[in-house]
Amino acid sequence: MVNILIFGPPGSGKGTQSVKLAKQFNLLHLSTGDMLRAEIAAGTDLGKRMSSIMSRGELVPDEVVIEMIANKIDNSTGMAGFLFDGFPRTVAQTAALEEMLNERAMKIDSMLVLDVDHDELVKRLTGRAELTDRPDDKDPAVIENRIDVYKAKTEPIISYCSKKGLYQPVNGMGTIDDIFERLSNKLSQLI
Ligand code: B4P
Repeated sequence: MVNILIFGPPGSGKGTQSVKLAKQFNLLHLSTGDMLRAEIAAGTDLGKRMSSIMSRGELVPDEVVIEMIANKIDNSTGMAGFLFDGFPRTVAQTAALEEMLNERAMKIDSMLVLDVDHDELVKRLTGRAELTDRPDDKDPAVIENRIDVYKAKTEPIISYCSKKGLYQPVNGMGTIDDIFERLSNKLSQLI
């Protein structure tokens, strides 16, 4: 089993590329953002509690997403590995993921980090606001807050993972197909 983190700021293309990579390499795509939005859509108690946090562009509590991920890992079969999209988002989540994988005789194999300019991030998220009803894309102040939260709470994971030799930067500018090819080349060396 291979365990890959697909990493980058909001709007960097993590979700977009994960769908394509999971299909190509028979990986289970685990997106905590999608899982949380599914809870909100289903109107669960958890979804109701997380909805206002997400619409402000803040991170939900670590323990919520850690439990979601553990459940998914334990209930999956027949895949070549896991593709973690939008998780981990804090150093605490990263340590929890390492522990979770360790207990199951696995480890993080690589962290693919999409590198995208600030203006391009804003352009992509603003563009998506016109196509979907995601409340966190609608307000420019919330988009900026998500990018700030990424820098403050999520980006430190890069240095944490660099020290372990996991960090692999990928140019996230260009067409979806070009970026997919860059990521696929990296993944082909791991799988
Ligand atoms: P996520 O669902 O992870 O969303 P995101 O970071 O905004 O990026 P996403 O992956 O969806 O977008 P993508 O870049 O693919 O998180 C949403 C919220 O959930 C968080 O703010 C937080 O509140 C909560 N959350 C999730 N996980 C959490 C965790 N682990 N801990 C705590 N809280 C958590 O795409 C963006 C747009 O760009 C799309 O419209 C796409 O079509 C477009 N695009 C992509 N690539 C492009 C390209 N090359 N060119 C042009 N457009 C492109």
